[in-house]
Amino acid sequence: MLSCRQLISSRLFQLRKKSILARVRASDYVEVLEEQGDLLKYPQVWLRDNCQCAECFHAATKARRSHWERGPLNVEVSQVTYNPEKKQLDIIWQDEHKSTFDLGWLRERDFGESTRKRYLEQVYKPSAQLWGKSEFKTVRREFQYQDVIQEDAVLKDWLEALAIQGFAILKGAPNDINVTKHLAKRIGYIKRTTYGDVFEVKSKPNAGNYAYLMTPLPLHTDMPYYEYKAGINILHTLVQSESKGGANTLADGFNVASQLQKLHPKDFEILKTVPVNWVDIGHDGNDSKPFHSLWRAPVICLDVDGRFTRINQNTTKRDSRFSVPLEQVVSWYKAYNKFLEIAQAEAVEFKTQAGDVFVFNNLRMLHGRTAYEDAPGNKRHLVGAYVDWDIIYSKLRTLKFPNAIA
Ligand code: OGA
Ligand code: NM2
Ligand code: ZN
Ligand code: ZN
Repeated sequence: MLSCRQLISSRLFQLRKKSILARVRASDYVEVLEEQGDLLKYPQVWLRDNCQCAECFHAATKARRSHWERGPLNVEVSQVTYNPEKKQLDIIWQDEHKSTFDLGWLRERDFGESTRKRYLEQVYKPSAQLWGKSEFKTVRREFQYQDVIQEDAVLKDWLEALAIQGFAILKGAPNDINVTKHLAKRIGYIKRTTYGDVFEVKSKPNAGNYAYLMTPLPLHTDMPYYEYKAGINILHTLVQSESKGGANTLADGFNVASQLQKLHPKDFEILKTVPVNWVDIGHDGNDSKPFHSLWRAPVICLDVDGRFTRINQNTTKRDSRFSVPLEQVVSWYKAYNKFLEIAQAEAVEFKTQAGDVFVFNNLRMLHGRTAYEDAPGNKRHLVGAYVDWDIIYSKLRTLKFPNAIA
């Protein structure tokens, strides 16, 4: 806790006392010097923009009100006072507007690196823990299906595992075609795609997708041909194949990208910049509407902070139309081959059982399946559904911060 030694400060007083707690520098900042010596610094324009008074901020909707009618925000502070009883900063602006800021509220919004980092890590998104083949056993998390449905604490742990490790396995789901729907609803909302709200992964006579065959399914992410690619994939095993195959393969695509960056930086650069055409033309069985999905994006995508945000890879959905200049093609293939080589080397294999629900981050996890053979009385049957990360992170934050901070 902070105890305050001195209350008043302003332009006029700023140099008179050493123990000033709040002051305006000749520059554009209001400074708050904490007793322990920490200096919190806020641009005047930011304080004015974030004034919490009823005229500037609509508390019930947590919304900043429009500023247009009040002119530009570049009004300067005329006086700043610290009130130690209320632990708040009182500001009078040059246009006589008054603002009050709680010190705790200000501290949470400190521009210093550690406060920003803490917020991004704890509230925005937990950092992904990248893993290779040898770490699979330690990152593998299991939860009971019923616990996820019934207990908020377990739901939270499951969603956190999806965000951090990138996958988790739920055990003991009932033999019910609606399990994936229930799980999607438990998080929030299902993502509907050209393959329906749920989709059945099994060998189909009129298969419109390579996944609906018994052939091996090479390491891929689903739907790279969507701009709004499905966030997580929920795959419920209703019937597992008794044949030798039908096992899942899995590699952490972010780890593969990170390995490539370290070992072959030039190839990494190519895979993160050269756009690939991902395509899905066809139908989902006899009575579906025809579709023609198409999205151009590199294999490795990064966000504004330079963190991995999305991996696109699906050999069966990569278009023969490659809309890049001729000179880029051969070097791209070389880089892509390196990426796939690392992915193969880092892939693990495991076989789910009936009642297992394998859930993974579809923006990150390269996954596949080994070939299998259906037999009379044993037809491999999975049900799948997607949920977007916007919905998942939102749910996770409501579970972590039930009394949401504004
Ligand atoms: C898919 C898929 C895995 C499996 O259908 O996209 O990854 O085990 N299936 O069949
Ligand atoms: N399914 C399972 O990207 C893909 O087309 C992978 C998706 C058909 C919804 C398969
Ligand atoms: Zn105000
Ligand atoms: Zn898939």
